[in-house]
Amino acid sequence: MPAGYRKTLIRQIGQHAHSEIVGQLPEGNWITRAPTLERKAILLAKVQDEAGHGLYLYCAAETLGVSRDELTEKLLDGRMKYSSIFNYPTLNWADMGAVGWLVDGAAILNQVPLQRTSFGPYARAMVRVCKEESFHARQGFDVMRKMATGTPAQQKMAQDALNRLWFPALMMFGPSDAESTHSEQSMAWKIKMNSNDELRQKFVDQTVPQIEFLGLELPDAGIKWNEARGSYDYSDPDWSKFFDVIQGNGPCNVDRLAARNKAWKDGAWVRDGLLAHARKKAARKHAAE
Ligand code: FAQ
Repeated sequence: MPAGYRKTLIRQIGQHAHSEIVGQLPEGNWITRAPTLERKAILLAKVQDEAGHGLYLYCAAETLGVSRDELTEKLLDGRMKYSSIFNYPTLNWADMGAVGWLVDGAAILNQVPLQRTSFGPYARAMVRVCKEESFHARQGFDVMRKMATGTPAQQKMAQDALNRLWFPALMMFGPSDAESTHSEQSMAWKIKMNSNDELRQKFVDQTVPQIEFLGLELPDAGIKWNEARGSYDYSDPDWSKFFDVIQGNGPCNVDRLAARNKAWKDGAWVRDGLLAHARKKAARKHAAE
């Protein structure tokens, strides 16, 4: 395996894994405040799924010779990135709808083609991840539908969530193709199957009719159907804000990393206990042989 191919895969799979793990935080925040027992059970299951996705991805990265602990340490000290989207706060219950609908919706568009990526362990992890993500997106749309057809106050919350999360969701696909440093090589290696702008356009084309179905206002005055292209025109996100967020200056970057560092530190006794148990078991087995 060429060293560059391995390095690029470790970077992308590792960052993807970190995104799943950090991505639990904005939703985990709402588990205790979900409006009904059913919504709570659904949200809890979704957040657990994200943890599972992180684990499949760390396992896929391990097959490339990098341990989960090494990747985790790089996340915790800021040497590795995670998706920009998880550096925004989730302020009200409608945000749980918007996260499922827009964030998982964007994640699916990006991940479905990755089921055919050239590295088998990554492609196979994506098969199950995509199945689970489509349940997540549907539950998000269902929350959004309820809010958008609810009381005037609920409709306002739904619109506010859409307005705040629209451009951050567009940024999930990465910088414009002109500014994407890795796309050309990663597409040649089939680590990436589509360019960032291609997937972003697909997301806009898929989501605008859903916004209209919900009866919400479009979050961007630049959205217009372009007959000649057979696609929607839309405004570019403010890319200076995107680069600021991925450099650590988003609204929640400090909190997210602090939460992950605390969880790692607080969980040390569990890891130590499990290792001690495994060592004892191995020693007992060795003595019996
Ligand atoms: N955030 O040259 P490119 C989810 C960085 S999973 C932060 O275009 P590339 C599920 C990029 O790393 C979401 N950084 O990069 C869920 C590079 O910097 P570097 C995660 C970003 O890799 C839902 C630089 O910018 N999904 O949401 C971002 O070819 C709900 C130049 O960019 C994946 O990771 C960004 N958005 O393309 C969980 C999918 N975009 O590394 C919980 C797999 C770019 O040189 C709750 N990954 N950068 O320092 C990919 O498809 C690609 O890595 C892209 C970026 C498309 C994200």
